Amino acid sequence: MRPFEVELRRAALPLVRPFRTSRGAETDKHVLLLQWRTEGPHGPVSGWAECGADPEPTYYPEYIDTVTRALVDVLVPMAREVAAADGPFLPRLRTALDDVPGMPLAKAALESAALDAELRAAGMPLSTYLGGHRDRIPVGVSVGIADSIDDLLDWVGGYLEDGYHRVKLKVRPGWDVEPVRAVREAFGDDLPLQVDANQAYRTSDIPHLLTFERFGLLLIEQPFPADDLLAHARLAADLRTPVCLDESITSLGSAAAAIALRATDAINIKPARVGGYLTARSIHDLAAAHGIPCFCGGMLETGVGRAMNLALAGLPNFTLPGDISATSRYFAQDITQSFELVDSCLVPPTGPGSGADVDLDAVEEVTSARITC
Ligand code: NPG
Repeated sequence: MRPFEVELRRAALPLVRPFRTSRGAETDKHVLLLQWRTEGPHGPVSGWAECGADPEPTYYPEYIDTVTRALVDVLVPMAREVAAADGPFLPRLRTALDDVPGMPLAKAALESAALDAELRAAGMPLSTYLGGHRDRIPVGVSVGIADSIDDLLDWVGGYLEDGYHRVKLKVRPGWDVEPVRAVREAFGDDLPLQVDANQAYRTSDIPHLLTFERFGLLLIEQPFPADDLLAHARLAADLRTPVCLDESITSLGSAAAAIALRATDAINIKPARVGGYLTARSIHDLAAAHGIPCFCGGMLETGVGRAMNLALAGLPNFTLPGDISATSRYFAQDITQSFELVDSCLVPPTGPGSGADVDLDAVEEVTSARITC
């Protein structure tokens, strides 16, 4: 492996609409961007990745400051040691990262930047490397908690006009039955509709959650705390509507445990949450072997992460529409090319690596701090 340096940038992009879930509200997408700079066979190469961490530990224990320290103090120096030794770099980096406890968001960001750089140097698209085979990725839209039912119906109506065919509603105690009923009444029983509670319920809410059966939902996502697989298994045993896990699935091992306990009927795979695209692919394969359908999750990514997620979502067991909406659903101005909806699908880029064309001027404009390590 050739010498490299990694530049970390802290950046913020205004969202076109605030995004509120049971865990908090965001008006801007705060992001840590990684640029992995090295020499390729034909000159300098940059691999890009974004980290899924938020400024605060809202969804996951890691946040931007802890990820930055982990990268600067531990993970980048470790990658440099791996690069100095003989043998193929990416598999040995994966093994070294696996030996460090925790920190999946930081590890995912580093491995993704290295992977993007290696693939750009080799001229290979990430989708080819991962084994993705689709050139159209069915996607849906995730709709945050609104101030009123009228606002929610306006938003959902707008997204349907934009061409989305699958809607996910964020729910929490006090904002669940009414919004779901209102959306069903306004847009019909045929609309593919699912809900996501982001861990907001407790086992005592199981009788209440059973009443969701009448809405004919595609799935109910992560009703209970991430570490409570047994609560999900109890609900899944009593509910015909599929139960889907998101925050509970942080590794291949946790996916295997959830499947063995029958705690999940479907899996939302977020590469950032599981430590990277290679582990995401392993979880996809495990789920496929057990007949568990998957969808590729989203974390309001910029085009950098969106391009990578589209490459992953081309794998065959991503049979449920992904949380990967068009650029315009998130940003007026992104830092890469825009991704547009075509027949409720997005088209994965075909260029080498992630295929994201990073606009350096746009990146400069949104950057507030940087460190090179
Ligand atoms: O379209 O990217 C998107 C958003 C999809 O709902 C979505 N993401 O809980 O899955 C989630 C939620 C999320 C957003 C989680 C940001 C973590 C950070």
